[in-house]
Amino acid sequence: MSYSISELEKAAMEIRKNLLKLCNKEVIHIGGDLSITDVMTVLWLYKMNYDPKNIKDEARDRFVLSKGHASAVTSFCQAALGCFSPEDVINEYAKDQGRFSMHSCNIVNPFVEVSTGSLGHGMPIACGMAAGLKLKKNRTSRVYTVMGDGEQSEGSIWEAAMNAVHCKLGNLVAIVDNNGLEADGYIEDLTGLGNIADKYRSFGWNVAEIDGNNIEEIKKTFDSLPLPDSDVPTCIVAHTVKGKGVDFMEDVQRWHAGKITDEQLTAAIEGLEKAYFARWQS
Ligand SMILES: Cc1ncc(C[n+]2csc(CCOP(=O)(O)OP(=O)(O)O)c2C)c(N)n1
Repeated sequence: MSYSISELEKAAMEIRKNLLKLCNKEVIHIGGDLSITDVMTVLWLYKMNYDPKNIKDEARDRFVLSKGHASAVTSFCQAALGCFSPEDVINEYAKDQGRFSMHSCNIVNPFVEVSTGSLGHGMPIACGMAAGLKLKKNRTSRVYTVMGDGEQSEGSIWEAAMNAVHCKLGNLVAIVDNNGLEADGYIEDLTGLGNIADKYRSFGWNVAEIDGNNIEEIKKTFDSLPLPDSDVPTCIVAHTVKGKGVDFMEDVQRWHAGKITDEQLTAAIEGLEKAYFARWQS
């Protein structure tokens, strides 16, 4: 669909508001949901070829949430696309055998391509899916996967990164949510990664480094992806802020996961609306 930048920013704000409403009811991985909200909004609402009414269409783009704990932001993006309503997500979240929970599960939710949650698995699965599409001579679909930067500590990520180049998976787009924090602290204090972009480049990937909280830049990056029938996989290193958009959560380890009070909810929503309206309704 065609969206203006202000419409996409508004959609991202609404998704953040829904995340906060859910976070007022349940413990969710709010920090890493908020950091990747802008990328996910542009991906789901603007970029991906995905029709909620035809979810088995062979021509669809595939999405694999490798950082599976960001299930809430994925569900709210899918809700914005019309797969279900945001209220469904909020009311059904964490219900026994329900569609929505801390990790995405394709047994209960048909809009989830692959169940994830254990870090390091989504990226290799995405590689396998991209290789499968090539074998089936599907030249138009892409496979998108979103990983965390903490998740890069899993060795399986780098096995997949080598394999993607070897198998010439130009239909694979791997996005790293480079917010600098994982559950236990700053990445560089735990298992330092150095320069993620250089690492992927050295493996032979096409790499874009962007401000992952800038909707215009994200849109431009998606617009200039190599064609899916090309030979080199693309890694987008999205520099983001964990907890983005909520002042008391930004870059604070404590908000990797948690629940907020009614007062925090009100303040956070006010902050989001103030920032959006200051930008677009002056
Ligand atoms: C194999 C595995 N080990 C540990 C965990 C627990 N865990 C959940 S989220 C997380 C931190 C992930 O950090 P990062 O990938 O940077 O995610 P983000 O900060 O974007 O939320 C950890 C260790 C897990 N889900 N899977």
